[in-house]
Amino acid sequence: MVTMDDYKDGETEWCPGCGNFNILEAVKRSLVDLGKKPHEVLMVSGIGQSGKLPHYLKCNTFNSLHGRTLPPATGAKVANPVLTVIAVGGDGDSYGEGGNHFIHAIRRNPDITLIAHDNQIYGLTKGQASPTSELGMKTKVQTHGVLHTPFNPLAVAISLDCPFVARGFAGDVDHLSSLLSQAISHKGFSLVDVLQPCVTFNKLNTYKWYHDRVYKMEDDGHDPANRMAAFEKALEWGDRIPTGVFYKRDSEPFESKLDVLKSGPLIAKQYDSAKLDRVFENFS
Ligand SMILES: Cc1ncc(C[n+]2csc(CCOP(=O)(O)OP(=O)(O)O)c2C)c(N)n1
Ligand code: SF4
Repeated sequence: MVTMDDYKDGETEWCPGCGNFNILEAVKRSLVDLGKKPHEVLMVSGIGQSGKLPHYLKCNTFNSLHGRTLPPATGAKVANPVLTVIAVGGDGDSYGEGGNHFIHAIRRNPDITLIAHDNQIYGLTKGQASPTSELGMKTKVQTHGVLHTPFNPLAVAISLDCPFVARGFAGDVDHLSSLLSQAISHKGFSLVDVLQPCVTFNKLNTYKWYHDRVYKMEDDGHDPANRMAAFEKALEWGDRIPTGVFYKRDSEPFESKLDVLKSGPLIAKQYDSAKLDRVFENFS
């Protein structure tokens, strides 16, 4: 039986009270609930406070470049489709530096889960505005307030027909871990955007600010099979902020469409080193 201790690792470097702690707890809980053994899981991250999450979990990890989380995660899933592949990144990592990969990974639809720690700020580099920062939010750099329209990851994902689109809140670990379990189990690309207070640099979107606003869509009878209703929910942001599963549909993941994998995973294949040498010679 898998237990929380199987995933236990050392000390973290996050600030006390950071929302990332609860995301880490929720990830562990969902992996334990799903009965995933650490060697069956690969966590891929980029750069950022969020990108450190895999460092604090005892499982396979791959630390990529800033914004480059999804390409290696996709590659790993293709090479070994039995792996449970989870990508984590911040809102900067996932929607800013990695914005192009976000769009095209959804279109490609590998069976991976992206957990986006959405603290609406660049945490690691000490508090610049991110793609999801609110209009007018003042930061140390945007001293007169943010001038750009915030990126809406859920609306973009739904418009691209992403097979699983959800939003969780780091202040509600039970709900978040249930969303993560559903996302990890769902076939195809799954997005879980997580509202994550950054207690050090984001003085606007605090725990209290969220507690006053978030509600669970399942309590309001939202039907995640209804794409247009999901889109409307994705546009709701203000006095009320919806959490839960916005949209889900069945899909055929990218890797199951690849003929080359019909005879088994890439990692199980023998390769001809002489052929490989010839490829390298062509480029030398
Ligand atoms: C290509 C590139 N651009 C910029 C940086 C500098 N950089 C490192 S982390 C970071 C912001 C991280 O913010 P986010 O992804 O939102 O994660 P958080 O730290 O808030 O969890 C930036 C701009 C970098 N390492 N690489
Ligand atoms: S700076 Fe913000 S995101 Fe980074 S560890 Fe501290 S509270 Fe968390």
